Amino acid sequence: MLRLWGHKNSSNVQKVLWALDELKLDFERVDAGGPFGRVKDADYLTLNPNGLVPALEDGPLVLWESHAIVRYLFARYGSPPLQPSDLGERARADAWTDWQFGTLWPPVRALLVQLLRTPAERRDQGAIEGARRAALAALGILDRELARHPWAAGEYFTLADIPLGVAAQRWYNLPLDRPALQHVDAWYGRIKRRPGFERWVDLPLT
Ligand SMILES: N[C@@H](CCC(=O)N[C@@H](CS)C(=O)NCC(=O)O)C(=O)O
Repeated sequence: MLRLWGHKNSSNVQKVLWALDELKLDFERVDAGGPFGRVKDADYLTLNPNGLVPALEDGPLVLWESHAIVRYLFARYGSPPLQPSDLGERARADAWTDWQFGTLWPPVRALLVQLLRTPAERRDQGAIEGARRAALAALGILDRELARHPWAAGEYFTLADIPLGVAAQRWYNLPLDRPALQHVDAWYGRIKRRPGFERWVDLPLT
């Protein structure tokens, strides 16, 4: 039985929950991190030495880093078209998965911290505007890609759409001035219809 460690409000745990749902895998989940603590306990640190969630146990195999976990699950349990058999297509999905962490997520996370977790009187308007513009610039790149095909890596939903969808859910639910992005908006409409997204990701922001 797969065992996932991590609380349901964590963006990185949500990626794994959504992946498990797409792959129709049975699993048990143990609350950890955030209000549940325990991530700095010695026994948890043997699962994830960073003291962060998520961590995944698959029998004797223990994994951490959400994107590595999602990649493992798709490689181990996925089949085409969810997990493309063509290595070039898989690499394209990997590229967008890495791009989420390196390019899209930092400004979206900065917006979350400012707009949701910082009292109004202490918010840095310059930082908010800078992050909004950086997120928009990144989403512009994604928009041009999505003009060519319906999902991030091509014609089919793949693991790449999971981290991107988690970041997009934050973007679309933050109180922000959001100019229309024709192709990203249409893709997000498709994302919203994935049952795994609805079940695990499309929750009130915390
Ligand atoms: N790069 C790591 C980041 C993990 C991470 O930052 N997790 C956050 C939650 S999203 C965490 O554990 N924070 C401490 C806590 O929740 O107690 C991953 O993708 O797994």
